[in-house]
Amino acid sequence: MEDQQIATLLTSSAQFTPIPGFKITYGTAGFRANASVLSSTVFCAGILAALRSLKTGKMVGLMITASHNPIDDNGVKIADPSGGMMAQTWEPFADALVGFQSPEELVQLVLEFTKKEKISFGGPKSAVILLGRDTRPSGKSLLECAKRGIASIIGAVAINMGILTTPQLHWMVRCRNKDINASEYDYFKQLSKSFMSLVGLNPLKETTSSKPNSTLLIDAANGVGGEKLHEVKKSLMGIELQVRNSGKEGILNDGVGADFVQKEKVAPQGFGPSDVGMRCVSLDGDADRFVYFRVISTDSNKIDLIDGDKILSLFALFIKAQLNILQKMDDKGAGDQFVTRIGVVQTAYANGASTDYLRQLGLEVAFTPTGVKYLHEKAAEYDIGIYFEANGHGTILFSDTFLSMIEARVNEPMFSSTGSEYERAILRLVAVTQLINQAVGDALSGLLLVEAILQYMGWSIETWSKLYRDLPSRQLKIKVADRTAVITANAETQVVKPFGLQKMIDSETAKYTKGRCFIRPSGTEDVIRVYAEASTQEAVDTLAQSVGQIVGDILG
Ligand code: NG1
Ligand code: ZN
Repeated sequence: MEDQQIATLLTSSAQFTPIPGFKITYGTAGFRANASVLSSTVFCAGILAALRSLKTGKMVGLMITASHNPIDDNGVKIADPSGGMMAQTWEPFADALVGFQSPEELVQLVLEFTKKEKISFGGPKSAVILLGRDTRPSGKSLLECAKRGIASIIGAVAINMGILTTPQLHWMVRCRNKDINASEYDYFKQLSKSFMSLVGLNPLKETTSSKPNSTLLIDAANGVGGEKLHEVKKSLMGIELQVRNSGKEGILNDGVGADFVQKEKVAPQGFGPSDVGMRCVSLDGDADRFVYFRVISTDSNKIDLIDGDKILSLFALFIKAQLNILQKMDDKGAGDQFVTRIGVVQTAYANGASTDYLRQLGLEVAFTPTGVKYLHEKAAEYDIGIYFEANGHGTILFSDTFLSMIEARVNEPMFSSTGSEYERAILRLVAVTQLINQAVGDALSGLLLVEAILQYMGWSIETWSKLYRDLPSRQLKIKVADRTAVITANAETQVVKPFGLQKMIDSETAKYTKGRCFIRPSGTEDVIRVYAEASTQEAVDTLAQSVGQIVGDILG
């Protein structure tokens, strides 16, 4: 068997010539680069996915996307059987594999690794990989490269799920491994059913004046979210989704989308002064993140940004409110105490004001490096773990213990689904566990949860925005010769190398009231990112500029 496997790998890899000098690593969210140089990388990702499926004995996913990157880029990432990101322990092998210089070297790498991981070929179980891609024009041909990589592991089967959002693919992998129906139709059905049930459980007290506007304007980044939202819309009531930038005319992520809106803090194309007073949301190109905003000026594109930190805060408030209702009843002796450890997880990009606010709510706040693979892992340590990056990527995770606890309550003989506020609080939590994507951040399910909660609270976007006041912040991207020259520590807040650079950043930052500043190499773009916070916008702009200048001078 091994001989046959070696021969297949030699033949298939001979068709993919590595580009001399081209180096790529798995990064924050998979491999990403200009699409024209990615064929052999995606071919290797196909092999990697097949091996991962063999190792775990379960189905895995392979998604072709470069999320918020420009349209000429593309990328590939692997979803593990749980629906989460590929185990980080496999990243060094992934990096080595994509760097193969000859078919013989590739075979050598695969043989050594499979031996170490005790993966055998031709066993009773074959590898199964679900494939998805976003709307990038390069996606189709790169998908073929992935298929060829998968086909070079004997017995491996690829199932093409077509054009999907990244979270849809992750969700499908998760459900299929639990033997739950996982077609796209099932995904849409679950979203609309849980949303309608959540909204149906809202207190019936609202007067028309406190009811938030039922129209939501959506910037779909000219990406895959646009067409999917048209499907979601069909089965929703009580909310009107108006989709703009759905990809028919504009360019993907070009002056549109969550990344643009969050970093530039201006309205995306297609939105402007005529939208003052409206609740707006922006998705990124593969619809795994979202930020809200409102246009605040009738003569400019200025916006009030409601970012991932504020989405996290809204979710945390809502969940806490439901748990408080349960707690009150438990205190009266209604049942066993609900023991629930809630934690929120952020990164250094979280606005300092949001962290203060969350701590004032009495919540435990943990920090991890950038990248949902880190946040997700940390959030999974709690009964209810809520994680969000400031850029709008996040979700809520519920532990199995918590899920069994609420299920047990619903199954109590006296439980009535139309009953007390206590019972409604339980049913709201059940609906949230079904609405929110447990595999990965998902803009479609996330925005529906925001909408349901705003209706529950009877809040306008303005009221939500006023939960706390963001500290002025600024982000810059600096092009340098070699971004890997920067090494960081302490959840990316301190530069360790080049030596001396951190001291310069510190002395610059110390000049500003409430100053905070850090730099790190991006894991998805060829830049160094600078993040700064201070008490005024003018101050923070100057701080970011001067640190950017230092970075440019040192790393040129
Ligand atoms: P990099 O390029 O490593 O900063 C960006 C985002 C991450 C994450 C990934 C994946 C910022 C500052 N960074 O990573 O949060 O979302 O892309 O798409 O927004
Ligand atoms: Zn994305």
